[in-house]
Amino acid sequence: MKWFYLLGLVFLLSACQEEAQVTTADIINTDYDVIGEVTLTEDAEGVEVEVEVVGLTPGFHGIHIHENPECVGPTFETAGGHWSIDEEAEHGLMHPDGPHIGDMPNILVEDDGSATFDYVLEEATLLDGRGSFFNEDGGKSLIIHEDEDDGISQPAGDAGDRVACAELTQEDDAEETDNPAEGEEEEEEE
Ligand SMILES: [Cu+2]
Repeated sequence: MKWFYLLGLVFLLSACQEEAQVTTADIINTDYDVIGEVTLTEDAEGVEVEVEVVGLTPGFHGIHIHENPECVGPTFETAGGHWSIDEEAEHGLMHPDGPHIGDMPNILVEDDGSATFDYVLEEATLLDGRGSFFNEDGGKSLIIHEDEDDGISQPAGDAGDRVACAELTQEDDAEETDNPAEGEEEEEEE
């Protein structure tokens, strides 16, 4: 009987893996140096955003999901404004009419310039539907700002210039996946 349960567990784990949706992307600075990585993972609560980055100035920095998957330096204006799926929504986790779907708390950079960050975007998904990262233009971007997001000022929390950017697209998903089931599907398509 134990074997039966073990087999069941193995089946369950592989089923979970098939459903796992993960996207990773390099984070670049305004000189196009790769300074970190962002990982997006679909889970039961939404999309988990995990960031590891180095080479930033110590202290708090605004960090948001912006609407276009284009990181053209040195200003990263190509990333567009904040990703929002509600026209009425204002920016800021502390704004009474906020937040935008891609608003997140500040990232805290240590004295050595490194930072890790972990936050779940509850309205977002890597799958289809409202709140999909890949609905328009095939993706979004992650932007880290020079200054702290005050959580209420419009349009971007008075967080200053854009100092780092990552293009969040579905192509990364295909490249990075180690999911055997998805690999088979891709081979069939070719
Ligand atoms: Cu921003």
